[in-house]
Amino acid sequence: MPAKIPSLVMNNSEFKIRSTPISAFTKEELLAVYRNMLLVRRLDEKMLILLKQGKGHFHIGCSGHEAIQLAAAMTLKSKTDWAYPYYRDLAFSVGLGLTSRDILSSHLSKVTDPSGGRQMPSHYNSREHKIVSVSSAIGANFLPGLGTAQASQFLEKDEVIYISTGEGGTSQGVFFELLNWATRCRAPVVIVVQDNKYAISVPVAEQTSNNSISKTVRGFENLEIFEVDGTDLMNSHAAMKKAVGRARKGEGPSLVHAHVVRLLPHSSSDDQNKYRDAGDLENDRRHDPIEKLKQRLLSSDMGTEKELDDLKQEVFEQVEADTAWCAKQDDPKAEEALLHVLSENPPEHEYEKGTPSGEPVVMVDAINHAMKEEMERDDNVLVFGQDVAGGKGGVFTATRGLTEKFGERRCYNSPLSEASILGTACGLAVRGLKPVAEIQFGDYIWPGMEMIKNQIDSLRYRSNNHFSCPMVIRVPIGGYIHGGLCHSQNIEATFAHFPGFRVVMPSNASDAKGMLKTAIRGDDPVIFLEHKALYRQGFARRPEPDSNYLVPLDKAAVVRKGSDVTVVTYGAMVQKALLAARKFSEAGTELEVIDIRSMLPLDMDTILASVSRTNRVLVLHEDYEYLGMGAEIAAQIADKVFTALDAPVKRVAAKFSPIPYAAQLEDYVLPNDNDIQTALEELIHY
Ligand SMILES: Cc1ncc(C[n+]2csc(CCOP(=O)(O)OP(=O)(O)O)c2C)c(N)n1
Repeated sequence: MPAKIPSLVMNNSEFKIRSTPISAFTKEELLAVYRNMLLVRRLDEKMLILLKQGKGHFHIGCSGHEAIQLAAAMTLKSKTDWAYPYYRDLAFSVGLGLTSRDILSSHLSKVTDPSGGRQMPSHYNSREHKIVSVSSAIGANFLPGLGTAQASQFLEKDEVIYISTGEGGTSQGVFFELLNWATRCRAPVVIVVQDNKYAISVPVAEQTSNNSISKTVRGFENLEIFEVDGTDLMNSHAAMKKAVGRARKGEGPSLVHAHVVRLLPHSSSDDQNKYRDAGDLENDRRHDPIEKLKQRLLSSDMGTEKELDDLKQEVFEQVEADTAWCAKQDDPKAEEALLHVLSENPPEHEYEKGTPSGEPVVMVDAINHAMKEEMERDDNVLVFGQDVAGGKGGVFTATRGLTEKFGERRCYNSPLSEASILGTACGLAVRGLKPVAEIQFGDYIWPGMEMIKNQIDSLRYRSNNHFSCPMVIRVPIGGYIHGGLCHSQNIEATFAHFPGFRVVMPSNASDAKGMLKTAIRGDDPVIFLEHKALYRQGFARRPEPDSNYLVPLDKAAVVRKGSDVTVVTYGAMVQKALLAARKFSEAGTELEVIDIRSMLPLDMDTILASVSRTNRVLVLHEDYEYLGMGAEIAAQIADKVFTALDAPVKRVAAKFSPIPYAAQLEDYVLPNDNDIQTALEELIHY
């Protein structure tokens, strides 16, 4: 049974909030808002025309949403408050200060587009106006918005954070995560749900429990809910004013549930006649926010027909002139397409200064000391995750003592949600703090994947270097601990496939300390993989480096010199390679062992130089052989030094199955000493 199409009740008496009286505004203020409404409506029309002319490729409009969006812009402080809008927030963005040239440049993908032609149109972005670059992924703005709000609280700044979505977006789990943590910490956020009753073609009745998100979330303590006619400027303004006021006073988050209409199809790729009937569309048109405001202006003597018509003409001419201006702007340069994947700032550090000579330390303690020293050095370093705070100090004790030393403001527990950890880390970093977030096990990073893949990874790139979110994501990974399917996973090859990150894995305590400190001081998001089996291993123990010892995140280490075979490896496999090297040395074959340390970027120069000398190479890792790091390394070796090879590149890595629990099964799936011995013999005797 298809769900009943909801009736679009837009009777002001249904909305409990008293509208702001028109007398609260000056004529100039109201005409400026009315002009902005006309401007964005004309921009919607013009962009659709440009699209039909083959000059643009995509459009998603705000027609019908103008009143709530401009009310939001009116009540926030442009350039002070922060905005995490969604793609339909054209009027909001213009209300905060984006120009029609910005919008049209984006539509035509010109170099003057705030994203430099990297983003689809309607993905608003402005450092100046603190509009944090929109990701296309629905809901990806929720938790970063919360993170920025937490940063404002931490820094004791008077800032309000706007987070918006359509009603369909509230079905994302992260919406409830946002409410959970925002209400718990009384974050200064205003969440605006622009409910146009459709998510593309899916009506709200098929989408949302109770047919209403504001009814559904009534149980959240500290959450004030305002349900408003989002097509009415005065009604919307009243709600936004209260919501923003609450946030400013530290009273906590508000949800503004704004009932709006969608006067255009979902996007230029959609035909709404396929799923909406004529009556439904006609009903929406009766609630056109521009018409509503026009009638209010006329009936209150805030403008004459002529004045309002003149504004329409003025706006029309402005859009024509701005389109002509945009058409003359340069296209983005192809050779700049690879800029801003990572930071281009030159590293300021001097690396591997001196030789570590402190007391021997195990890897998990070296990691703990790195965080402690960096928290001492920089008050903006925050450590958080599940169970990291207080007496527990993390399930592996990596964060032991940090809450005691730095307080709960700087080392705190997150809710049990990886998306919340990663999403808030992003927002904290946007606001200039340095999050060091712990994911308890690599096996449980997956609920946070959207934050990693469609938010953190590309923020610098898609904002054209206007925003970035340098952070460290510490993740214990790996097997050989009888952890079974969900406490043994190796995840590096997956993440090394994501432009926008550094992915590293130390194999010993001194590297771990030096690399973690570099990661914390750096400008990029770093996925810092820690092999659990190495945490307390004697063989990974090293003399502790001092507090200024930094290890680069893009350089492999030759951990054993040899002339006959190169073994390229990392993580827990380094020790296995060294044991094999000792054994083969006794028989007269010298292995060179390279610990790549960084999977992204990969130091191929060190690998290629070694293979060019030894002419034989084994790539050894614990992650799957299939599409693992070895596949990439082998391909590059074949491509670049093929003629130097005396044997095919050999790989030893995990078999392609989940990691089983029983010792015999785990030993069979993960690389073992026999596998390594056999492969080396084959390589040597090829
Ligand atoms: C995570 C995710 N899933 C699916 C999509 C594809 N998509 C784009 S817009 C949209 C509908 C959103 O509807 P709603 O949240 O109600 O906002 P509206 O467009 O109606 O303003 C969908 C499904 C997406 N962008 N992101």
